Amino acid sequence: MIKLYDEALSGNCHKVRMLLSFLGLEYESVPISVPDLEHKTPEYLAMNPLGKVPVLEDGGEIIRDSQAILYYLARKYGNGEWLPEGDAASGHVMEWLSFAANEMIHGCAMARALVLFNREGDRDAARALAEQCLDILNGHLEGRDWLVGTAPAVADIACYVYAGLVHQGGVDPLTYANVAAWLARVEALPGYVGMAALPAGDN
Ligand SMILES: N[C@@H](CCC(=O)N[C@@H](CS)C(=O)NCC(=O)O)C(=O)O
Repeated sequence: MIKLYDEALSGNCHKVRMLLSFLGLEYESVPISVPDLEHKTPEYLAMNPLGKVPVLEDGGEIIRDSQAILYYLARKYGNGEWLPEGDAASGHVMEWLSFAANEMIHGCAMARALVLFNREGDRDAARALAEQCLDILNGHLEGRDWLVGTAPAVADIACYVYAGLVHQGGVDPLTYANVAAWLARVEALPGYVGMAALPAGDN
């Protein structure tokens, strides 16, 4: 059975929970408490030397990093969905996975973490970058339903979570009309699951 080393409040873990649910895959969630430093034990570091969640275990294969896990699961179990075909579409998916792992983490996720977990850091700088990320998403989504092509893809999941959670950091994504419509579109997909501070979904 697939195992997800999982922290309930982690948006990066939530990206993986969402795709597992969209794909209808059964899995075991292994809770890893970040506050209790369970991601820094020798056993955990043997799986992920970076000491971060999520990690996915599937048939003896260990994959770390939410973007990498999304790509792996979509390739292995997606039946042609979630990863659009073609050279250009693949390149665009990678653009958004990289955006999710870089700008959105330093902007949207950081703005949230500074407030929610009372971390030290520059809240104004994180919010400014979060607003820039939402602006970029909003512009790109003008006239489009999904980030790449005409169907939802791993790019949408990777960017959705911290765009949806950034209100916890004091930036309201719903003031960006195209982003608001896209968030609602993701939340209406069959199999959508929420987490604390994201809509609950059906499951
Ligand atoms: N690029 C990684 C980042 C993972 C990451 O930063 N996870 C956070 C939780 S959302 C974590 O483990 N933080 C604890 C720490 O860095 O000590 C991914 O997308 O999975």
